[in-house]
Amino acid sequence: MTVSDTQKGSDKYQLKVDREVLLKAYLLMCTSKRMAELYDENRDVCSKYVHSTSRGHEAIQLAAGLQLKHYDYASLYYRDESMLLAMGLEPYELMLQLMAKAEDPFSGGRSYYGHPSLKRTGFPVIPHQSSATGMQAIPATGMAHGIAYLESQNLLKADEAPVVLCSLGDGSVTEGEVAEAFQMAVLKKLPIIYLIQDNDWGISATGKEMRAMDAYEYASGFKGLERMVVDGADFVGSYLGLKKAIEYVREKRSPVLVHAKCPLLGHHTSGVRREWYRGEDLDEHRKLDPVVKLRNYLLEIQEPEDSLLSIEQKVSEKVISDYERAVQAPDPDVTDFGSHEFAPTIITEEKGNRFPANGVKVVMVDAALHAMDEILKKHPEALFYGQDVGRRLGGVFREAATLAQKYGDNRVFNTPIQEAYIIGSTAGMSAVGAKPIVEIQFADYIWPGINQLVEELSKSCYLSKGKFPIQALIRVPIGAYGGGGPYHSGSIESTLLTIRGIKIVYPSNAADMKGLLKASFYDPNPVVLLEHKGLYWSKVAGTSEAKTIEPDEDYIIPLGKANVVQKAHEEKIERGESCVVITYGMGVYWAKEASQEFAGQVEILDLRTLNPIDWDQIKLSVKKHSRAFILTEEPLLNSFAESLAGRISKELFNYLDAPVWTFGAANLPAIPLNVDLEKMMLPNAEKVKTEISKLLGY
Ligand SMILES: Cc1ncc(C[n+]2csc(CCOP(=O)(O)OP(=O)(O)O)c2C)c(N)n1
Repeated sequence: MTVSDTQKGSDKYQLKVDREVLLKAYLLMCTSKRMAELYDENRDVCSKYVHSTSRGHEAIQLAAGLQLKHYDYASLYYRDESMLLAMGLEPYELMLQLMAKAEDPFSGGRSYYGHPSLKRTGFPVIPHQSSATGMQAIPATGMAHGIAYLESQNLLKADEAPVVLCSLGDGSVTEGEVAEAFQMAVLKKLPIIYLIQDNDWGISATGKEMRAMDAYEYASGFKGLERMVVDGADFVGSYLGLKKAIEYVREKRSPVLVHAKCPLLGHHTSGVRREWYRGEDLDEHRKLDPVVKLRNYLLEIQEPEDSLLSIEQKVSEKVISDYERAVQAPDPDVTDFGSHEFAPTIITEEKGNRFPANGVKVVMVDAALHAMDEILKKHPEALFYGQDVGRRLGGVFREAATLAQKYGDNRVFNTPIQEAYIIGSTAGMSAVGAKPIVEIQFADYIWPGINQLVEELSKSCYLSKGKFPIQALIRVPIGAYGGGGPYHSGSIESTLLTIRGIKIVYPSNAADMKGLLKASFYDPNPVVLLEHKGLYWSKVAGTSEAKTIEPDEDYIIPLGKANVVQKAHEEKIERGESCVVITYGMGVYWAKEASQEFAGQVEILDLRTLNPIDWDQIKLSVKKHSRAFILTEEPLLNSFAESLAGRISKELFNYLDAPVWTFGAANLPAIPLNVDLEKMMLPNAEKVKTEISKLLGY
């Protein structure tokens, strides 16, 4: 795309942008300028919580905000207050967020200024995004990906062609995850505009220090990413440039990057003030003030100065009166601080037939495959993607075999090796109404995706006060299976369990896999489904019972319900000669085998879901036996198992006849490759037997 026809060019009689739009932009520009000034004048009130303003970036932001349609989507960054004004938010509403008031329309006082989450009739949808620079690029691209997917299935209104606007500061474009987003946008030809606002600053680091090329040059490496440069300080140029970019994406369904140079006239944030680090460049930037530029332009096109003065006067009064109202507005109800950790699920009871007559036994991996097949058959909005799950292989464990053949390459497909994209894109998919199921090939490789899981997925429901729960089912093969070595055998549940706002499910047999995979899919929240590779085919000795009769299609198990898979005998319990082993995954089979030595003395509680945990059942079991043993495949030190043991000790101390026993893998960084070394590292039935005998003999 050339730049020439996006630049200012008008005469008195043939304006390239309607006068009405120009005047509206001027009013909004003056509004945001006045807001920034007022925040500085009232620092004691307004800087209680950190905020950034759009001073210097107004032109490009207004140009973008004024041209999005109500059916479009936007993913903004913390400096985009002018864009929000252009979309129709009132200064009063933004000030409520500035002061973290109850009626802050985005988060009810939970998140910072300029961190919108908006689902309001007549406005573009703006899902929650974190404060982490650049990280919204992946969820935003996920939205475009979701839109493209729904369009491919004819699931969107035919007369709308929604686009996604992803707004980024130039400093954030050097984040690695932005490259994953760009890669996917061009690979899949997604309808997204990346708007890069380049003020040549990070916080105090300059462009020269932070990058060898600007975002426009960088984008040239992504074949198929159309590029434009606009003068971000010039409203007319910005407006025409974005008009062209939006039209291009709307028609071609293909991505564009718009690079907009803007001055930075305000502080980096209220907490990092310009006088601390800006030098002469500030005067240079001031010469580019977009407000002055638009005012001069309006005068040039014969707009009477009186009309501009009257706008300025009106704006000033409005901003001050909105401010006074906002100061008086109530603070949040503190008793509500805990609401919206999760969106409510409709799956609350076990339903369907777990043991259908004529049922056939299946291995766990096939139970998962059949559950996926049934979901994809029933829900056209559901899609499944990850590394190697597509047509050719159907997953490295053949866990997706035949699905691409049945449902097409748009619905079941391979991704690049991009764990951040695989996880983070689900936030965007979910926001546009698609139902993503994704796979991380091995738990050992989830780490590049953890950032997205923590920053974007886990906090969205809570920080948007329930407006944007993220429906995402993330399948993760996990665990050791004999000789898999240090990077294909690891367990990671303790790390995941430190993240609030996500659910963690861990089935130990085929029937549970089917019922829990279904419940995980129907849950409106992010669910990580941990699937033990050693149980997939029951090949590991002692795990034949992981193969079960396949439940029927309607069978479903609510998350958060443990299962007593082995009972102790009443007389042993009465005599105080019993214990409960609380475990999950492979631990169930170690406990089963080990307990053969202690006939009738060992109850085994399979947790099945680790978060939310079935505390009621744990209490019942611990009270019944007064001896509890938490068994895990993970290294024990600082693990989930130790945490649960601590909770039991604290809350059920009076019922215990022995310390809460714990056992797991050795406290080492990795599972060694050689099978004899691996055996030393991990628990097994023999070792568990020794531990049970110690506990029973205590
Ligand atoms: C992942 C992450 N690292 C660091 C920060 C702290 N931080 C906040 S803003 C910022 C600079 C961002 O610069 P740029 O993207 O160019 O946006 P600008 O503020 O210049 O508009 C940094 C480093 C952060 N928010 N997120």
